[in-house]
Amino acid sequence: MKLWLRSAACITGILIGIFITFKLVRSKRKRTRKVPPGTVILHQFKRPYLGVPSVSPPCLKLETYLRMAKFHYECDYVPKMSSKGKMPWIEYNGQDIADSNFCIEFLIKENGPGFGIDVDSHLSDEQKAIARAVLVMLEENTFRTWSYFLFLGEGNEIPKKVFLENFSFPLRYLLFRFGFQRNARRNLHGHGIGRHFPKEVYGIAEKDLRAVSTILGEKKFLFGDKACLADAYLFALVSNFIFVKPVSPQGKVILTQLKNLEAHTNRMKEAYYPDWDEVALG
Ligand SMILES: N[C@@H](CCC(=O)N[C@@H](CS)C(=O)NCC(=O)O)C(=O)O
Repeated sequence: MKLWLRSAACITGILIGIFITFKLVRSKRKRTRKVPPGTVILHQFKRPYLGVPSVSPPCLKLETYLRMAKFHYECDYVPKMSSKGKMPWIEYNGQDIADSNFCIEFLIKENGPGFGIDVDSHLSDEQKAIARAVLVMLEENTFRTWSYFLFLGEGNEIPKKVFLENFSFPLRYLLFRFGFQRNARRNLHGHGIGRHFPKEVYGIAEKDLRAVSTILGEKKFLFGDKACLADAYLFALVSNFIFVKPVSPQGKVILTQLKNLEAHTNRMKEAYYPDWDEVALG
């Protein structure tokens, strides 16, 4: 066979392999796992054991909420995305709920043992409004700077370790470059933040973090002695910024200039993750 024909066949084979792998990973087929009725199943990415329970802040926020509300839950690490194509999601008595915030709303509204816990219920109306603004800023803006670091920046070895450890070169490289990285580049470009220079992206993160650091001040949690949902997301993000190696530019600012955010994350860790070594370090 001519060399060019063999190369073309080889490349086609690789592309088909990538396509099939992604279809499997993104599959939305229903699962059939058996658990006792009334158990919440948290579907999330597998534990990375890189210093945090999850490198996905939305997954870590939802797990932290489940712990704050004292739910009995089980984790499922099968890499199947939600009906909306994202992680995390939950399954409860045969119902699938996509999106961490909709999961939490569902768990607050649903009747059942341990249900109905709104971790924001102790906040005043004004505090609830500020908490909402902080949460949305962190989820829709600051979080993108973490994705940027992971997929387009210096942290790109992290997703390779977490998601592609079972693949060897060149498939590992191809899957990252033409799957994960391409997807992230497209998403971040669509969001807008991906159009900026790295210095600008991390400058945006710093402004967000400084704002939250000012709101936190000397308090234990954002609004006093009791944590709320915005605390859970702040913890999910900051723990990734400061504990995962290589430490991100966002983490370096926190560790040197915004020490109250570091202290806040350690407080959340102590309050809700007595098993931290087991779930974060492996
Ligand atoms: N608003 C969603 C965000 C979830 C999200 O962005 N998850 C990321 C992982 S950190 C994801 O599944 N990305 C896969 C993709 O976009 O294809 C939530 O809070 O559940």
